[in-house]
Amino acid sequence: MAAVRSVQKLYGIGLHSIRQNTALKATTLLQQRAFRVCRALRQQPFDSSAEKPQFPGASAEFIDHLEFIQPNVISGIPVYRVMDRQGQIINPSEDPQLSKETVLNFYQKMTLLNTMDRILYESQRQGRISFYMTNYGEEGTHIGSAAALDPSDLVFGQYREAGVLMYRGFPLDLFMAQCYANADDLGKGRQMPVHYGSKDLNFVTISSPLATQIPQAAGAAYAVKRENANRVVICYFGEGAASEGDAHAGFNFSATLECPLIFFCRNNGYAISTPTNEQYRGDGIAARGPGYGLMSIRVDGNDVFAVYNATKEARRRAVAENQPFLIEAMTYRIGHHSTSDDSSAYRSVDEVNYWDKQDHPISRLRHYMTARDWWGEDEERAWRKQSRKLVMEAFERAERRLKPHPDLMFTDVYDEMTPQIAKQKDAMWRHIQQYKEHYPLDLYEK
Ligand SMILES: Cc1ncc(C[n+]2csc(CCOP(=O)(O)OP(=O)(O)O)c2C)c(N)n1
Ligand SMILES: [Mg+2]
Repeated sequence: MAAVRSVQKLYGIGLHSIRQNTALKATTLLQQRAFRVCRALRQQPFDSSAEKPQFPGASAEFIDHLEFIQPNVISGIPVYRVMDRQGQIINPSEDPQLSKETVLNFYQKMTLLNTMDRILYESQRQGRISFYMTNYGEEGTHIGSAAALDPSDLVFGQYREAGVLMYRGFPLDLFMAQCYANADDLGKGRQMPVHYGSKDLNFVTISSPLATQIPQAAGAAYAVKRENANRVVICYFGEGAASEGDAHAGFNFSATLECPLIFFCRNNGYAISTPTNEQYRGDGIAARGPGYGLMSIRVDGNDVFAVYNATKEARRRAVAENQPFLIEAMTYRIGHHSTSDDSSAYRSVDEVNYWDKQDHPISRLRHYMTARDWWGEDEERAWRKQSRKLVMEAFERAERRLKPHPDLMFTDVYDEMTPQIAKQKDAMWRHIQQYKEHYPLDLYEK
């Protein structure tokens, strides 16, 4: 409101004149003027008398000795954590003091995701679904960040953030429907498995081409800013995707347009078979933040509370100050990249075992709960049984369900079907008629 008042003052707009317009017109007018004023206020001061560099592209001093800047000026960015590996709070003032109910919900979501992953991975191995990607080891990054957001915040994901959607309430039946491409799939069976999306839960449908979500998120965050909607956009991506040109475009647009956006990088050590030491030379992804003018932090992604605190604070400030934040969550991809990968070809069993047995987000949270007597062997046994039952029941329902009607393959791209698409559809039906024995149409919706 203070900003609006100062804009009014600058332009001599009295409240009475605003009231004469409709409320909508007034808001639009003010927004347009506020944008113009902000731009005017941002103009760089120009003082030609000062003996200092006048180049518009940098604010700096002259020096008289030749010196290259070392790339390691920004290196060794510290990793923020709240718990140690045994689940003990290191600095009590950083403890988010979440209720028992909230912490148990974190744990149950993290383990349910794990169980769903195991069953869908096995189901792909048995030839029941075509493809799958597990989230093993990265559960803390999903749940910690999702819990710190408002449900109205818009999520752009990569493909390994199923826990974010699960935390928002996407039911197991819809996860299964998507992977099985059955008639209940919101995408009508037209995407590869794990390419979830939910309009109701503000989760933008996943695209396979890497990093395309990053500039899209910047655009969405700019729209959110213009709406003054008190929302933030969060954009997840892997450290591998950060090497794409689109990442640069997204970072730079959001910084210069001052958008309420959280860039959430899951640095899990690999882009398929390429380890991080072959992907980049600087200090990870957080080190790039200052170069773009992004507020940046590196957190222990296996510490769900550290992820929660960092995301919560980034969200608060992104909305209050209209500026983008970069969170680099350090974690480890325990599973293979996907069902099309065999990671034993490029990493050792010892390496994987270390993360699985000694630095796992789920066991760390369990230590925390055990120390408070919130969870014991009995609760664990009962929950394992219950969660497995929930997943198996959803899995069986999905498997029995019919596939979507084949015609749906051709809908929803254009409002009205184009002649070319109509031709392709006819060709498909002729083909199906000709090779009937290969197309069990009774498994498809009529
Ligand atoms: C533009 C583009 N190039 C290459 C690929 C193939 N590809 C799929 S996932 C992937 C690795 C991505 O690694 P990262 O971003 O670190 O995510 P992670 O799988 O580790 O979660 C690659 C190269 C793709 N999908 N899109
Ligand atoms: Mg990666």
